[in-house]
Amino acid sequence: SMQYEHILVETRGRVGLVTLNRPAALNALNDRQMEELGHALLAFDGSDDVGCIVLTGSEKAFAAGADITEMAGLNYADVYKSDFITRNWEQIRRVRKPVIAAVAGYALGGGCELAMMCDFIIAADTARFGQPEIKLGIIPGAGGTQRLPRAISKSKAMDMCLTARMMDAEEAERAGLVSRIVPADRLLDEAFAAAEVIAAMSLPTVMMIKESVNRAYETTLGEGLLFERRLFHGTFATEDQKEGMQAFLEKRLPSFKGV
Ligand code: CO8
Repeated sequence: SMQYEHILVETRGRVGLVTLNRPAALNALNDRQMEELGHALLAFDGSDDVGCIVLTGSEKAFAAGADITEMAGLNYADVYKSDFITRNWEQIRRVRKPVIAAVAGYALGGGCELAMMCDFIIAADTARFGQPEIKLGIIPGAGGTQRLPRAISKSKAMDMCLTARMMDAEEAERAGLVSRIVPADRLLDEAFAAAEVIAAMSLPTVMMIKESVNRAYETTLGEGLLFERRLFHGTFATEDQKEGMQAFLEKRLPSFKGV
């Protein structure tokens, strides 16, 4: 186990919650914090008691980017040799259970990229997204030029990355970056409600859906459809498929066991 300095971790029912907790720096993400985040997410991923994960920040900032103080003094050899700082940032890609980003306030630079690494984003009406790296003389380094165009189109992604302007929650929803907008004071409740719905489903089925949707971004349509079909067939090997269909026929709620 690991002592966390910059994140808070708790579980409510079958939902795991990670809160980014460096409010004084608007959750500017440092290496240590990302190491903690990866550790906490993978611990939830490995726990039988957790079916879905929520990642959030503070009221004012989900995260205002990577920590500029930590980056300012680095040179090319430093960042190249350490592969700055993907080692810790990429832990989240290993998580096989769904991770919902609950975003209020600023999600900028690495903060926007971190939100996009999650499976979907629920935004408070106060959320503001942006890739302002260009103003610092750098480019996005954790997926901003790759996930953003896939999420909101080339034109909008170019606009965001080249002008460094911020997008409010309304524009982000219209563009497809976020799945829904909720009032700021309801953000965590709504994120938990969504997570609880997911956590009550069959866990292997939930994980297969995540894996299959993510496959769509890595492959051709034909290969993706084949991948989906094989997983679909696989669901018929689970007891949860029997239970889900039987419950429907008996007009009752299913009780999934994750097997
Ligand atoms: N890094 C370090 N400190 C920060 C950051 C940051 N990204 N953002 C805010 N802070 C600090 C401020 O320095 C300030 O500290 P202090 O009180 O000690 O002066 C404190 O947080 C509060 O911030 P402000 O006083 O600036 O608050 P405002 O409400 O006036 O402004 C803003 C809020 C607009 C969000 C402003 O803080 C801002 O512009 N922040 C920087 C945003 C930014 O440029 N983000 C991109 C960073 S670069 C990046 O993320 C690259 C990611 C690459 C990932 C690679 C992984 C492999």
